[in-house]
Amino acid sequence: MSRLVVVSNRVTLPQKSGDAPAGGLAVALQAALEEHGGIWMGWSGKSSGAKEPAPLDMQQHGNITYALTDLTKTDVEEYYHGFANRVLWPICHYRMDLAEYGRKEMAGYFRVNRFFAHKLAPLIQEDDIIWIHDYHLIPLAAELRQMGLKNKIGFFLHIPWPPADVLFTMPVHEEIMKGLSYYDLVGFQTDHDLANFVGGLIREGIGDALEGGKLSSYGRTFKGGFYSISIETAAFAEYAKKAASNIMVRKAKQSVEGRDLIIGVDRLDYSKGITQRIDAFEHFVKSNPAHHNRVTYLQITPKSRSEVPEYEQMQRMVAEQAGRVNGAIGTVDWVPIRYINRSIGRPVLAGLYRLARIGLVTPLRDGMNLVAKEYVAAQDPENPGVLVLSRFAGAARELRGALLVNPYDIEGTANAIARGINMPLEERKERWGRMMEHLLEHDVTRWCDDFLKDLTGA
Ligand code: GDG
Repeated sequence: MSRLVVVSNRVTLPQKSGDAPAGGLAVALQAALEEHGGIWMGWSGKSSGAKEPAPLDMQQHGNITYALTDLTKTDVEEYYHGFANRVLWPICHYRMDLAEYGRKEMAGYFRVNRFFAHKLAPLIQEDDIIWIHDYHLIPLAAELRQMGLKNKIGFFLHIPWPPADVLFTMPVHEEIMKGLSYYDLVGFQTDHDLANFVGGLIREGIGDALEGGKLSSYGRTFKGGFYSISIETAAFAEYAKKAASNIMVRKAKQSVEGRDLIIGVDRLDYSKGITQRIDAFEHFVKSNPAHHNRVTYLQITPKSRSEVPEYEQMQRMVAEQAGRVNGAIGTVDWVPIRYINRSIGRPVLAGLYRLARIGLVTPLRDGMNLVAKEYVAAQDPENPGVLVLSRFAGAARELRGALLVNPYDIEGTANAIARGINMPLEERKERWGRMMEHLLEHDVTRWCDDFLKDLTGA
């Protein structure tokens, strides 16, 4: 295959020895880049203040060239915090009520995409394959085409794509949809997201579905598909097995004193349904007196995007809620909810997944949700736990052995927790076995290969 060029908002530089291993996505993209040789371009995460950013910071590691750019303070504010995180993120997670439109931010979003195109174009060779990631960079292909690039360009959206009536509340929805028509392949997480996209094109009268997964809009023909992102299943399973002897994991095991552990792991984000989940846990405890002092719910929630006011507010709300529930149902020798508001190391995380009787993954809306897949991969085959999973996570399209819940239904979720805690070993093994078999076959390498195969054949 030709050289691969990956573009994403943020770039994961290779790990230094001693660092915790990177997540599945970074590992898979790095592996694909190593294999084909290539470039990974993106924002450094740093601001150049009021000054124009310096030329690209090029770093060579093995077969991969990392090309990083800073952004001005205004660009970070308008493109990243403004349009990407305060408009596209809420709209794609069906939260029209949280979207804050502003012409300035929209202009900033398109301007930074043009800036990326101008930085990237000189690096591109004629038969390079370009793979662009996520909602920050939708208009990038249009900008590159404008500059005359004829390369194969693919796009993968990591978050959900909403139905037409939600999308159309966004003033520039048509430009955004048009932006996607400049790709050769547009990939979504699930069949539902793809169907929403096609439905939007048809409803707006700007496109159509043709034979063989092809779509047409604005006079261009391109392919639409779905490719469920995944994890390095076999490696993560091995990792979790080893992690059981990690000192922190052993301490955690001791400290739950034989109680059943329920685990939740999410970036602090309103899409993850954390407050509804705490309500469901409280309801479970109140309606199951036999489980008083018999369960511990551990919620690990590293801060994210703290500079956005809604996130800062949510941080306070979740902490207060956990405190209130502990005050109401805890006893002198039992703290029902342990809430950790910072990131923990990956080995400890893997070991805690394995220790937990229930993986509680109940987002209100999620593109895929890798925590659900990691929880499954981490289980002990002889004594696996139960995954309680929101039907609104992309992962629910695949993980049929989970107990699927509607996270808005507090009593329903509480009942699923009770069912999971009481589930006999045979049923747990059967459900887990089905999910693990699926994940071993559909791992992150498969996701990457399937996408690139379709892109190169598109
Ligand atoms: C977006 C989409 C889609 C979390 N806390 C800690 C920690 N994590 C790791 C998890 C997991 C990752 O972060 C979170 O991935 P998710 O997929 O669950 O969610 P998003 O961050 O929202 O990701 C999502 C994904 O993109 C990929 O396409 O699945 O739908 O929203 O790997 O393990 N890792 C460590 N400490 C923590 O405290 N080490």
